[in-house]
Amino acid sequence: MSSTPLTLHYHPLSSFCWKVLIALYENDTPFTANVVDLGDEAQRAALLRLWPIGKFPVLEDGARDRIVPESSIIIEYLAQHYPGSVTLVPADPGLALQTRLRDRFYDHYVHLPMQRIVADRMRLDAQKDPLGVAAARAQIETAYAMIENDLGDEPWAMGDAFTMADCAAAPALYYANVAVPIGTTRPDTVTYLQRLMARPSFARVLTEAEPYFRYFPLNAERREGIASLR
Ligand SMILES: N[C@@H](CCC(=O)N[C@@H](CS)C(=O)NCC(=O)O)C(=O)O
Repeated sequence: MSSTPLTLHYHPLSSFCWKVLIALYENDTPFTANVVDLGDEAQRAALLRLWPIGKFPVLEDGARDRIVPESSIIIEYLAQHYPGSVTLVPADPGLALQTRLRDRFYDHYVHLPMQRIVADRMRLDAQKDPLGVAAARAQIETAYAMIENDLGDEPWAMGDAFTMADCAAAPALYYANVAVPIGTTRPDTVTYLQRLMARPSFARVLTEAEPYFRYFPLNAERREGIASLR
């Protein structure tokens, strides 16, 4: 029997799993890590039994007999049942709402369009979707402009405090910068991404993902682009 009730079903290269790993590492929350290889039929079937949608991360809480899917819901669940010194969802309802808005913003308007672009790279030529990719790129450009406008001198998405919004921003911006480079015209966004990458929780996630990066559809120059940010 494991000494911790929490098991995270995840993969070290998966951006949405990064979001939850950051939250767990922020508070040193103990958990058992179960790496799921979706290419392995038995492992995929086991994940589908937990969450028929078949996406990770999924958190299993043996203490409450709960299966918790969806990265934002997992972070909220951890904040409720396994709080730590870093308050990822503010207690103030107004600030909590703003945190959730930023979390939704990064997931829907940076993270998901980035996934669409990356998924298209892995398709055969006949299956490619140039219109969908163009729309996803435009969405990310709009989001970048909004982020640059919003950040100002604040260190984190919600100001001085590191929150769930930053857990969402880190993987979204990291991978989006590969698909649609943030470039030189958005200095505050670049600085924010660098600050996120220097945060010990996210730096640890990146180090753990390093051995898997060769499976990510990157070309060499993009790899250097990422390396130069570190
Ligand atoms: N809305 C979900 C998205 C999760 C998601 O898209 N996970 C991806 C990995 S980053 C996945 O499981 N992909 C595998 C698949 O779709 O087969 C969340 O926030 O957790």
